[in-house]
Amino acid sequence: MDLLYFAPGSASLCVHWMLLDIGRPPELRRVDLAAGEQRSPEYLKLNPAGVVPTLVLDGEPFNESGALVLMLADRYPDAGLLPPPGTAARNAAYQWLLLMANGLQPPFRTWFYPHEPAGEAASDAAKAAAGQRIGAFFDRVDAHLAANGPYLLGERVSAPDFFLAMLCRWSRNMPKPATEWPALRGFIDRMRARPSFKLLCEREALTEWLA
Ligand SMILES: N[C@@H](CCC(=O)N[C@@H](CS)C(=O)NCC(=O)O)C(=O)O
Repeated sequence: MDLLYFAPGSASLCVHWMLLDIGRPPELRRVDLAAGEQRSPEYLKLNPAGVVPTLVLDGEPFNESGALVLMLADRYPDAGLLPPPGTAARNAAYQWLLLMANGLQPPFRTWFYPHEPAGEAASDAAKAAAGQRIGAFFDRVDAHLAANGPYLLGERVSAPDFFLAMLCRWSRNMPKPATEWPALRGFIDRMRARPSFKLLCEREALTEWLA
């Protein structure tokens, strides 16, 4: 059984969700972020950045949620969560995953930790800029889904969709949450309707953003 170090609702969510969707529920170890457990010497050996998630596969720890969903699609190919290597669809999966990891996840980090870019005094400006970047990204992905959806790669759900749905969930208390973009709303509703999402919410005791 795979072992996931997680915190409810955090960047570990897409990894946990995908494993449930594949039918391989991981063993869970909760990391108490408020208590700073992610910076303990033991945890830093598993994840030098001091963040969740960490996924232990065959005794080896791996980090970075975006990379982890790709690893899981490779590890459990029968789930069909990545198209075959070398195809245009596989290329598109890499493109979307990296686009989100580079262009959408960082402004979310700034939104939730606005002091990080330039200190407390600049927090309001950092948060405002992050909100704009997130909105611009949602504009782009909404247009893509409207033209090519209902999922990022078209008709079939794939690993990057779990990553996108997690990021959409993070926007739920923002002034304009992802659910206010029509094609994104359709995508979100499909993802939330998956039985694995209900299980995820139960296992992480999540009470917001249910189907
Ligand atoms: N790029 C990393 C980001 C992970 C990340 O920022 N995790 C947050 C929770 S969503 C965290 O552990 N925060 C605790 C901290 O920074 O002290 C990933 O996707 O795995």
